Amino acid sequence: MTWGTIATWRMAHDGVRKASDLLAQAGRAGDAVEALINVVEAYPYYKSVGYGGLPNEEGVVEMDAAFMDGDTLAQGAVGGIRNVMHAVSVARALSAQHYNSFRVGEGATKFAALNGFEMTNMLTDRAKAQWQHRLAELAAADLDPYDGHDTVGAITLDRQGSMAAATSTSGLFMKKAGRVGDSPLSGSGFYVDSERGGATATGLGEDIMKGCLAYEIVRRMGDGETPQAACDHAVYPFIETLKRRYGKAGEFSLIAMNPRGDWGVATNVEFTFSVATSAAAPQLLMATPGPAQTTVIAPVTQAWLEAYEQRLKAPIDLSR
Ligand code: SD4
Repeated sequence: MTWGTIATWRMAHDGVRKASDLLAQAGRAGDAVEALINVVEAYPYYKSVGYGGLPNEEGVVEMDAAFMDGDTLAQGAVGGIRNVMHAVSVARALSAQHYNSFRVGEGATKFAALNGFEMTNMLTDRAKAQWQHRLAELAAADLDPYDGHDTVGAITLDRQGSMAAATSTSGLFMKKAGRVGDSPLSGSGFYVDSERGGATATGLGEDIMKGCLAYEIVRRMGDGETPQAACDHAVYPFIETLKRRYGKAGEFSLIAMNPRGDWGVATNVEFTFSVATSAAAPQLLMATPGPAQTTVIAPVTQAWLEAYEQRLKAPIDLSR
């Protein structure tokens, strides 16, 4: 049987390799999607997910995450959780509960601590220094505080035909305390149904929520659209609608996969993603908005990869 996985951003590539090893050996979709996201959460240089994630305005790392089982439609989610290494694993544990499956703030953190999840200070020296620099910059000029935001979102399809989806993020850099984005919100940041397919989102949560785009893409796949058509048809007209009616639209990037392992992407920015299926080894690709509400997809160049590595690990003055 076909298997496959797709995930957002360059940072997910190692996780995609790990998930594809599991799926190739008949691992289950839920285990593979959790393992994929755990890899990203633990890597300290990724400044928008898990350990090393950039903090909120008050210097505290607050994370959002979700997990969904495409067979049962069970979901678990956390919003504004603190001091937990693997927020997605907490979300997955919550998905086993019929009640109390979406927890926020202190309640979410308490659940993780009481249930044996790895607890640690998620604010690295590097992230703290970036926060301090940004505070100083903001004091000096009228800058937009929000950047450094990339959610890892992933969809998996296993050999048995089961699908799963999950997200994990530290949200927008410099967000207000208690701000929750789209990533833990069903239908906005993620949705998966093993009979129709799955989708996840990254970008400006406040705007992604306005369109419930993850669900809209799944709905379209259920009506017979290919994942690429479903992404194009759900995302680009909605961005136009938002510009017309709300006056502006933030960044949107969505990925999708159907139960056959076909996949699609739509984005209004330069967007890297990683994909692997039983038919194709893990590859890192770049999507950009194309003409007439289409998406252009091309391999990531070596020059881009090198520049990315340099940016990721650029020295930061930790003394300030
Ligand atoms: C949020 N959607 O919290 C997340 C952030 C993100 O690319 O994905 N940015 O709004």
